[in-house]
Amino acid sequence: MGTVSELCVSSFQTFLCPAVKPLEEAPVPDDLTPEEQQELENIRRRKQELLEDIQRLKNEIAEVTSEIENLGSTEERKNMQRNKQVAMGRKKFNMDPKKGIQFLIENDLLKNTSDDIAQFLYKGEGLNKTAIGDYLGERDDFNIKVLQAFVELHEFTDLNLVQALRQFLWSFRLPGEAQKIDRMMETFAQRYCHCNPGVFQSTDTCYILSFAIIMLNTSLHNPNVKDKPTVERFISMNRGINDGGDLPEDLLRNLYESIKNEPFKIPEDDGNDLTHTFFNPDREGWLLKLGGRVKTWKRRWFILTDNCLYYFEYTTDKEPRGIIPLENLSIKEVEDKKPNCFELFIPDSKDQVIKACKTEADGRVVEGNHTFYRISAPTAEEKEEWMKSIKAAISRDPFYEMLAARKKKVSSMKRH
Ligand code: 4IP
Repeated sequence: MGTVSELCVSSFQTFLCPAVKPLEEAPVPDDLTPEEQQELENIRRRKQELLEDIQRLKNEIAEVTSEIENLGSTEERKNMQRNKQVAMGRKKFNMDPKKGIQFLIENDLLKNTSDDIAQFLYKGEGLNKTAIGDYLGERDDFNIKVLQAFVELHEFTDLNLVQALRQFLWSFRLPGEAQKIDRMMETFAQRYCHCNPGVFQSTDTCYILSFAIIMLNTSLHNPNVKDKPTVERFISMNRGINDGGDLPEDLLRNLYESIKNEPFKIPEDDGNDLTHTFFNPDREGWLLKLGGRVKTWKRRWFILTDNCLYYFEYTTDKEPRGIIPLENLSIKEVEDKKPNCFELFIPDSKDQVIKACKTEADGRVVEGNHTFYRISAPTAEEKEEWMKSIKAAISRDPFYEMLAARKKKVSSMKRH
């Protein structure tokens, strides 16, 4: 390096100094002694030699300068080529994540290790967040390792769950498949609990609460949801999720306030259905319900969420009067003296009692007695909307199944 820069300096000086031109020969005086003539001859020879030396040096400098220039342009060319290939790799990745990664590895632009790939995705420069989500959600062992390394690049220490979710959900777009979402949220919950030991009893709690927060975000900020859940309802919905115990109210209030004050920023939607469903509202509203054994109509506040219908006496009630899991049920329109009626029933079974629970007047929670639930909506339009939402919840939705499975796991832990 020293030599090259020295050469550069000297070549620069050469350009600054006027070129050494051979001096014109002065006429030799006639009256010189032979010794003086010899001396003059010597001086001329030395001068000639010096001039030749200078010329040789100039030539060498020119040669080295040109080599340096060539060297620069080769490196530049290499860099340009590399940048081009990286850009091509990113494009390929956005079209087909696996192929993009393969291309980058084959061209020595990325090391074939989970850590390097995770870094590349975490930086995310020029990468489409849907493609990142798709790659991270893949099922094979290597992608799962990349997912773990990717999540470990997130620092969640001392962040509350909403802050951590904001960071996480902005770094890629959740894919549409329930199992992919499940894996990602599980890895997220593990990382959050690792960074913040002692906040939750288990990663299941963190996982369930994360979903509750995402749903709350929708209910609070989606203009289609007319009745916004209160903080009390949010607290009540999350009863018993901490391995059977309750989470501190302060924690839930803080999370609620945080979401209320600022909605999640979700990477651009590209019309992926399940993700759409995932961030979309569940239905809430007043409906009339016919009793099970005693056929009286009661006006109840219904909430459709997590593949269940909950009904309350008042919108501000903390505990529901009844819960109807929609699993294995069907829905149909029916005629009744009451207008806009529909019915929930078990297909191919007339007399079987639907699995549900209700709260008795004395506060005891007991099994329901309905072989069908007949419900009347205030308007034909609302009936249509309720039926549509319930149908969507009933039709095999792996996302709800996944969440329900996790909740079941937690409640069975509670029982033991
Ligand atoms: C009651 O009638 C209410 O309709 C209950 O609804 C209903 O329970 C009872 O059904 C029914 O007997 P009365 O209040 O006139 O006694 P809610 O609990 O909404 O008040 P469901 O199961 O519909 O909640 P049975 O099956 O318990 O009789």
